[in-house]
Amino acid sequence: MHFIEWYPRGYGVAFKVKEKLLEIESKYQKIELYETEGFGKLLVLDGTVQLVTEGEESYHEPLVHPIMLAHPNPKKVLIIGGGDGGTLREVLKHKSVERAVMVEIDEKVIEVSRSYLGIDKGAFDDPRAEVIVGDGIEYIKNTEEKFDVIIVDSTDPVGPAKMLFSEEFYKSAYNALDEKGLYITQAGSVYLFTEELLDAYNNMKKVFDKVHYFSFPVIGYASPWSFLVGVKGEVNFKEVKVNRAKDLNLLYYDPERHETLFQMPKYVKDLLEGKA
Ligand code: AG3
Repeated sequence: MHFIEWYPRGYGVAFKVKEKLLEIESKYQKIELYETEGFGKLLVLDGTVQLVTEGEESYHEPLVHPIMLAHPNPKKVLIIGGGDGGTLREVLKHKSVERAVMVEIDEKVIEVSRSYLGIDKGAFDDPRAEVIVGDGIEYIKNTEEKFDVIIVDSTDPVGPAKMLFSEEFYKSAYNALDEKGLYITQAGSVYLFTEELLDAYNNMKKVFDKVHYFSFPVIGYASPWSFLVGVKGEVNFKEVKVNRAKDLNLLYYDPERHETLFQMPKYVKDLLEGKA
C-alpha cells in the first residue's frame, strides 16, 4: 500500500504505508492519516502532505528559528495555521517568548493532531500559548495587538489558502507587526510552484520594507521548499544571534551556517530578481 501526492507536471512524492488510520471530511477539508513504513505517521490535507512525524522538524525548524534568532527580542508571536502544533512547539522553545497566539481555522486538524500525532509535545497546554479556532485573515485584520514575529504555516498558495499570499493580507500582517518585526510564510515547492512563489514574492515586496527568500529541503515535500521573509523596519535577517540557539536541540537548521539558507537554484534567483 502506498500514498502518493501528485504535483503539477506529473511529479509525485510517495510513501509506502502500513495502514490508513483515519479519513474524515471536516468543514474545510479532507483529513487523512497514515502509518508509514519508514517515517512514522503521515498527515495529509486535501491530498497534500503536511508532515511525517519522523522528519517534520525539517520543515518546522527553518520556518521558525531563522526569524526568531534574527529578531533582537521576540516576545509576542502570532501563528496563522499550524494546527498540528509543530510550529507552536518550536516557537515556545525560545525563552524570550511571553505570548504565542495560534489561529487555526480547522478545529479538526487540532483534534486529530492532538490525539494521533502528539507533535505539539505539550505546547497547546503551555501557559504562554493561546489557541484560537478561527479565520486567520479576519484575526489579523482586526487585531489591535502588535507582534514581534508573525508565522504563516498554511497549506499551499493554491486553493483556499491563496488569500494568505495576497497584497491585502500582507498589508494587514504589516500593520500587526511591531515597529521592528519579522514575517515568514512557507511559499511552496521551488521547482513546481515557481509561479506562485514569484507572485507571493512580488506581493510581499509591495508591502514590506525588505523581503528575503530562502529554500530548504523538507522531508515529504517536493523539495527544495521555499520560504519568504518580510521585514518591518530595521531588522537584519542575514544575521542571527547564535548564542540564543544553545537549548533549541536542532536537527536540521544550523544557525552557525545561517548563510547557507540563502541558496536558491540560479534560474529561480534570476526570476525573483527580475533578471530572467
Ligand atoms: N504546512 C505546509 C504544507 C505545504 C505542503 N504542501 C504540499 N505538500 N503540497 C505544513 C503544516 C505543518 N505544520
